[in-house]
Amino acid sequence: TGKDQALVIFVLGGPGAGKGTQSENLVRDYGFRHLSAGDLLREEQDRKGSEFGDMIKTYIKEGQIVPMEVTIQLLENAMNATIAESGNRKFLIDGFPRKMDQAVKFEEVVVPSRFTLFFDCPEATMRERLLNRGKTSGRADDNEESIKKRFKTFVEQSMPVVNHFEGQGKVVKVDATKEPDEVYQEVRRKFTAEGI
Ligand code: UP5
Ligand code: MG
Repeated sequence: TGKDQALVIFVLGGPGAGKGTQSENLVRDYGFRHLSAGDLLREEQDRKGSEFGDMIKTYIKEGQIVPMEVTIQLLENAMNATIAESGNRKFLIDGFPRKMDQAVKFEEVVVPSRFTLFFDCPEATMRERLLNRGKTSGRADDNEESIKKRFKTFVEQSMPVVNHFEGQGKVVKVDATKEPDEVYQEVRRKFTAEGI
């Protein structure tokens, strides 16, 4: 299907670091297709007749990582549909891989990533952003208790993925603490430096 010729950039960073916000900017200016693993899981959770709905709901509330078979399948389906419908093969994969097994499996069965765009942000800043968003987001995990669990999972399971790619020289790190526009300017400079 041409998936093996896709340009894949992973977008990682802690909960609330700004992955979704900055991905939207990149879609607008570079023509990427944005695939948020979290959004795909929330859609699957709400899909009538899904056999995974209850399971996904529990994992998200608890800040745990859904078994990779489910997430990789959702991502592959979305990539295939995009390529079939539009021919677009440029993907920003946001919030994935967040565990080592997922990183290895995805690069093996789908395509190796070009690099990982990593949004570096202290917990206190992310916490404040998430609690603020929680006032209106309706997200089941934007509350004190779930946020704590998401941070723990991020440190224990997702940072090793970032460190793994860092060891391969495949991480582009951006300071995510500034205003969204300033963060995006840094993203643009670094994409230019990467030849994107
Ligand atoms: N905001 C953004 N940038 C800002 C800035 N520079 N200054 C000030 N405010 C800024 O932003 C969060 C909030 O901050 C927004 O209100 C925004 O306006 C503001 P957003 O861009 O949404 O940040 P993002 O990093 O996308 O945060 P998100 O909450 O989506 O991150 P998570 O990684 O926690 O969520 P995700 O949806 O990826 O995953 C949710 C759950 O799904 C996981 O916990 C897990 O249970 C499950 N999951 C899996 O199991 N497997 C996967 O592969 C993926 C997810
Ligand atoms: Mg997001």
